[in-house]
Amino acid sequence: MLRLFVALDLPAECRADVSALAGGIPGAKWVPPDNYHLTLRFIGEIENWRAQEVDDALSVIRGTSFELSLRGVGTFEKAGRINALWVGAERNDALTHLQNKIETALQRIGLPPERKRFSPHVTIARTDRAPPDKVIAFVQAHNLFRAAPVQVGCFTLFSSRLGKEASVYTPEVEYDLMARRAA
Ligand code: 2AM
Repeated sequence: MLRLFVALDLPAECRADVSALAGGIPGAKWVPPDNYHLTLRFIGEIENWRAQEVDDALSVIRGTSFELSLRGVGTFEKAGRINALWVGAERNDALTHLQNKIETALQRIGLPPERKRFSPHVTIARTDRAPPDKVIAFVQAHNLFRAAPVQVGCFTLFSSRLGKEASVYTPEVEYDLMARRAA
């Protein structure tokens, strides 16, 4: 079995911009900058033969290169508790389009539809154990955050292993949006 997700990997300069935000909330578990990514589709546990089908489905997706701007910070809540702190992405039709194509391709091979609305973000901290007022103050203080825009020309299939400290994400396959199909 493999645990998979599809995401945009981020260039080093962008990771550096985002990681400059980290810190200042007691009890927060900051995501290591090497783990930053923008998830396009979480797949979860899947058998190896299904993973091959996922790879086949993703490898025929084409699109255009686009510019991605990370900006602003926000939170997710679960059971009334702020459990994640993230950096958002500026509204971007090309990104939404790419996410739709991936969703359609994966449904076509029989994966159950993603029920959550796509909300592009890069998680920077887990905050289950942080005082909510500190997390809220952080969001207010960094609301105007902006990373330098990055050019996106590919997306990546990652595997994930749950580690003790942090998950280990491994880029398995990179899909070039503008690759020419083999004749
Ligand atoms: P998150 O950063 O908002 O937690 C790998 O776990 C990636 O898949 C993370 O970016 C995570 O988003 C995302 N993801 C989406 N749904 C998930 C789920 N049900 N379980 C674990 N990760 C999920």
